[in-house]
Amino acid sequence: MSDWKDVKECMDENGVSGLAELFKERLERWKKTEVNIGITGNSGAGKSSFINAIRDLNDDADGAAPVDVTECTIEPTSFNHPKYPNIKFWDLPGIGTPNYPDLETYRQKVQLDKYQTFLIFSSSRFTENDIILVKEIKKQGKSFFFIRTKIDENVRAEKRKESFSEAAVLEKIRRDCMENLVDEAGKPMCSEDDIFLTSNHHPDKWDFGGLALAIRDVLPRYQRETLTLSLNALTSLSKDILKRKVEVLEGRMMYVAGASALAAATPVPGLSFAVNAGLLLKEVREYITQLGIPEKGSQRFGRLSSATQQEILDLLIKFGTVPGIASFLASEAATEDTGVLGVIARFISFFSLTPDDSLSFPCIYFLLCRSLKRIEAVALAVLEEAAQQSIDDLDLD
Ligand SMILES: Nc1nc2c(ncn2[C@@H]2O[C@H](COP(=O)(O)OP(=O)(O)O)[C@@H](O)[C@H]2O)c(=O)[nH]1
Ligand SMILES: [Mg+2]
Repeated sequence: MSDWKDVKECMDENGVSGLAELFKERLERWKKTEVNIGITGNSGAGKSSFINAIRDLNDDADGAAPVDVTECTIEPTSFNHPKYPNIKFWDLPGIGTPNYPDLETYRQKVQLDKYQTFLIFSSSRFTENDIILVKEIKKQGKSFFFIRTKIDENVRAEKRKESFSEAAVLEKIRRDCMENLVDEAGKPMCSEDDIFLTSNHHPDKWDFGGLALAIRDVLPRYQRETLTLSLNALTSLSKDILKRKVEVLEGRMMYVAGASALAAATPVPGLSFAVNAGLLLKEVREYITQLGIPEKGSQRFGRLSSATQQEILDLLIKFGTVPGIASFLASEAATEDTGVLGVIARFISFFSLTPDDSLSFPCIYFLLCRSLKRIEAVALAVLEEAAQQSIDDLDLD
């Protein structure tokens, strides 16, 4: 556990007081780490629409990338995530456009090393210039993905035929892409796993969610955490993303617990630490947002079954106030009575649970674990209902 090693080193160097700073820095890190994703492909391929879809923006929203602009991008233009401006999607010019006639000019003007990964878009065939660019990206040891957009149009067109099979349509498109993506010697430029069939208008279908995950998975660790936590829109669309989010949130727990415990620390081992209840509640609320629990009164909330709505209201009460969360902790700890739980149960009976309660690091850690588990269960229920509705709604006829 390199995280624990860092903590130990920091403690050896700066004592307990240095730890608070370290925890704070770790908790904020994902909002500060820059992620640069390069996006390229012919005009009309759906780059701008993708940049909006992945940021959960409508095409006419403030800060949206303008859609249906036919002029070629003159120079790299960044579109920041609306909530997390450190995540930047770059609309890159293509090779062969007037300002970038060839690879040499391209290499000089576009600093490829700045980007963590590249997405190459096409709504039909990939071009020779796409292949030239990928060769260069490969040479630099960077990752890339091919994205074939407007799959909804292909599926819709094929649906008119009697022998329609969606799987067969997708298979054919994937094969066409593979045949198209070869070098001069006919050698494939990528594997099938690097090709994603998407629709920007239906991000809940086909490979859109898988693409978001694949991008995430190729990023270096800190960028990976950052991107995962920024994928709010997709939480409602993919169990895999939900799972990855839970993992990242679990990874933060030691810092939250540490920072909370240290907030009014008594640096004597064995003595309880005062909880910074504000920090704790803030983190649990972050779980609710991150895992895509719909807000009360929102459209998404309104479409859920009354049982799930009730579950959400219950969560909001439990995790809305310090006494709420304290009684949740008490009831959870009462359910098991071994190991750390036993200790915690004793803590709970020892201290009266009010805003300035004293809870230890393991207790806070336990509370975070149980809260996340509870919220994840509700998020999954929401996800399943939303997925069912999305199948019912899909207007592809
Ligand atoms: N049906 C469909 N239309 C799309 C999709 N992606 C983009 N479009 C449309 O294609 C046109 C060009 O899209 P745009 O995002 O501006 O492409 P760009 O030039 O690569 O940035 C617009 O009219 C979009 O609404 C898609 O996945 N499905
Ligand atoms: Mg565009």
